[in-house]
Amino acid sequence: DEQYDPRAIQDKWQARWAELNPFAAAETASDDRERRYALDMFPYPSGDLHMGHAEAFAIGDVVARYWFQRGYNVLHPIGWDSFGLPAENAAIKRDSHPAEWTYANIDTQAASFQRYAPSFDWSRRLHTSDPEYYKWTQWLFLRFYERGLAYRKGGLVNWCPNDQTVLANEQVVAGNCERCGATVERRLLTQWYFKITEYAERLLDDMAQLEGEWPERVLLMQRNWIGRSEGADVQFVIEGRDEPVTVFTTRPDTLFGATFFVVAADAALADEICAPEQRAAFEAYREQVSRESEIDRLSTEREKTGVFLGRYAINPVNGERMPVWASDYVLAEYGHGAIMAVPAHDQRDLDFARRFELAVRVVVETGDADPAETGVATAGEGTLVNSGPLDGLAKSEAIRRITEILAEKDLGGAAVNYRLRDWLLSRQRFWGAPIPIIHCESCGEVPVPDEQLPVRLPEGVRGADLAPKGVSPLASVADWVNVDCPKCGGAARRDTDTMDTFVDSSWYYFRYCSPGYEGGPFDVEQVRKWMPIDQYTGGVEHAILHLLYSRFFTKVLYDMGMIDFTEPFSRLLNQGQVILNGKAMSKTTGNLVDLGEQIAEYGVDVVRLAMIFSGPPEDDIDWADVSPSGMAKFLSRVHRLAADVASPAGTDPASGDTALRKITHRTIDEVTKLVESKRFNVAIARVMELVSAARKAIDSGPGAADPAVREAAETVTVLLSLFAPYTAEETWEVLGRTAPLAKDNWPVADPALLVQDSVTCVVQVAGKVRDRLEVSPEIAADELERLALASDKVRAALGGAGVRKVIVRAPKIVNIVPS
Ligand code: ANZ
Ligand code: ZN
Repeated sequence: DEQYDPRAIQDKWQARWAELNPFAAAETASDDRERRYALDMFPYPSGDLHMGHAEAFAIGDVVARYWFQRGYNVLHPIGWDSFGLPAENAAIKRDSHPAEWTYANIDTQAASFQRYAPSFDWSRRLHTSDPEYYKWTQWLFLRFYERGLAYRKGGLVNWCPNDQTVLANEQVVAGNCERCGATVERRLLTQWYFKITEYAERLLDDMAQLEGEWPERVLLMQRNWIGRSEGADVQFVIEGRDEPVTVFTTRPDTLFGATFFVVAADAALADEICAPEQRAAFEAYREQVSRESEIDRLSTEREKTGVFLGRYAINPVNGERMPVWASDYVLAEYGHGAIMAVPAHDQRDLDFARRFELAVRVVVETGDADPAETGVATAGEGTLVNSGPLDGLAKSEAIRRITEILAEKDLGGAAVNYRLRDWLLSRQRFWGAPIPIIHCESCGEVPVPDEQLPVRLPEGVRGADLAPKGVSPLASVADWVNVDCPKCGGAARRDTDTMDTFVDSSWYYFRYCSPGYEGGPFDVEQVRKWMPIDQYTGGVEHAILHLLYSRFFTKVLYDMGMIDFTEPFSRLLNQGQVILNGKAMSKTTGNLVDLGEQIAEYGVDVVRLAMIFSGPPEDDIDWADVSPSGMAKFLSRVHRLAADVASPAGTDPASGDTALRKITHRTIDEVTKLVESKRFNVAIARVMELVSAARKAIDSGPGAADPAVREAAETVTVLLSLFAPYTAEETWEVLGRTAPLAKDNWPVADPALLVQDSVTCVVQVAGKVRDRLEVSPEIAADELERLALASDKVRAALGGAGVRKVIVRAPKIVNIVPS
């Protein structure tokens, strides 16, 4: 018996695969095999690969390898998301250039990937920080700019005082910087934005294509993030101001119940209309609000705060004067930054009214107790009261009616509002794609001409040059910043901000289709062949940002006529996390398992198999509950099985054992279906059962020389190649097969061997089970009825009574009704 030596097997096949490059996608125009595109979310090069990578890439690889085995032309690329802040922080610490840390880590990860052996097409490798890549990120920015989808505006932005850079709303988690945890501040700055709000409706509607193919919770998160609300706009005159002010409301039916008016404390309108005698109080309050996070502001737990602005708004339908307040619970960037307050039917307004002793007027009779007394606003169905022309109407009728009235009188009308904000994409950092715009005193914003792309990052910037100063480090590189205006030739300055790294990752999967293409970001023909992506695998932490931005980019590319589909990822799989002892792994708490150590101890295949076998791919894996040694034992049994078959003990060459063949073919059939439906852990369990059956056939059945045993061993090997590729390749060779195993070898179940010999038929008398019969699955109904009535047990149960009716559901049930 040859010994199973995982390390030796690994080294041997890693070298051979490197030579053979078996997973390169075929590009030839003549290749008319069905195509599949399997994509794993590309890694960020922060040190070596960890357990989380090991899980995600093992799962993604099962799908890709299955497609390779099925004979498809598969695209399964790898690259690196290699711009970003950590590289810059490392460079400051080490007095080096961010590229040094970045590319050293990429090399480390690439070597680890070679060993871990996902079925990548290495020839398509890309790094978003390469000028050959970010040239096209800049090119895309300019196309967005031309379409009015990239623009600059001043406004309040999230500012991380530690990283000294702005953050998108999505990067603020519970008021803290997603990266470093510092409390985020609000600052007034001019920044670049992508107009993703223009695509809000389509981002929502096109989710119909993803229904059933993406995890339901991801679709829900996207839907909530886009946050569509239907309602009405209503215009209010503010005394002493010419222009009326518009508010958005989801409850226009409550217009007669509005008793005051609230403007966001940080909105320009509050500053503009504040009466002189209230100015000091207002400014003090605004200063306090500027330090609050959006989460705090929307919290229903906190006591409401605000200041009276000394002004009055006029209710357009009844002419009432309503005091105007400024408060933090109204957000400057949502709706129109001002609201009509209806305390009887909105809890936030009621809390505010009770705090500042403002009037509460019920206008929808719901049958609940008076909100002014209970402190609980009533939001349910009911009948309108105190509402002039709306009196007596039900809520939904009243909404329709008042919306009509407002439109007729030119005081507003139906409106839709989205929670989604435009995407703030500029960063005051170095290690990103420079924004390809030049600012000229006389010409204003001037796009860098396409033929001058890429706008390369300057070299020689290192260490302390990168320390956060609140402006981009690029601003201090004089010979980089100062350029001639491409339009007038006069002295001008480059934009010194770089792009959010989410811009880089919004289109990388297009680039993989033609990674060396020089005529554009991608070769339109190649993208037409490969995309959309059949399977995207990655962490649920990207459920909102990355996926939403990628969907947005795809729609813009569609509008540019570059592609013919509107959703990039047909199917999405979110793998769970690898945890330890019930908790997230973390370097700081020491609750950590090192991937390199696990591989050194058990070998790659054991780690991969354990990852997949531990549960459904969506579930978290607690590594403390995983048994790598159990997996190692299983793989050595597989190896021994192959070795036994390869050197049979000299029994007679009988025709294959039918019982074992049936198990083999049922396993093929089931594993195929299980892999298709991503129940990989169950698939492995089936392979284990087949190994046991084959072992039994060798030890106490027809013996190792029986052709059915060889068939079982070869089947085990191919099925296992999705999960433990090194061992499978080795046992394939042990079995005397020479062609590379990894492609085109998926077995097909013989339907004749899937037919079951017999099924159990339940016979009931008066609803009670009285007998069970083993019958052929193809038995005819009259034959089954005859057998049932002939049963001794049935006759005993009938006790001489006659039979009124026999209901036969062949081959499973016979129901006898006595007379
Ligand atoms: C009057 C009213 C009466 C409201 C009522 C609700 C209930 P969603 O569903 O999130 O879209 N609102 C509007 N703009 C706001 C802003 N900038 N900041 C905070 N709140 C704002 O919520 C829309 C409702 O939120 C609007 O409808 C408005 O309050 C408030 F019985 O108007 B409502
Ligand atoms: Zn100019």
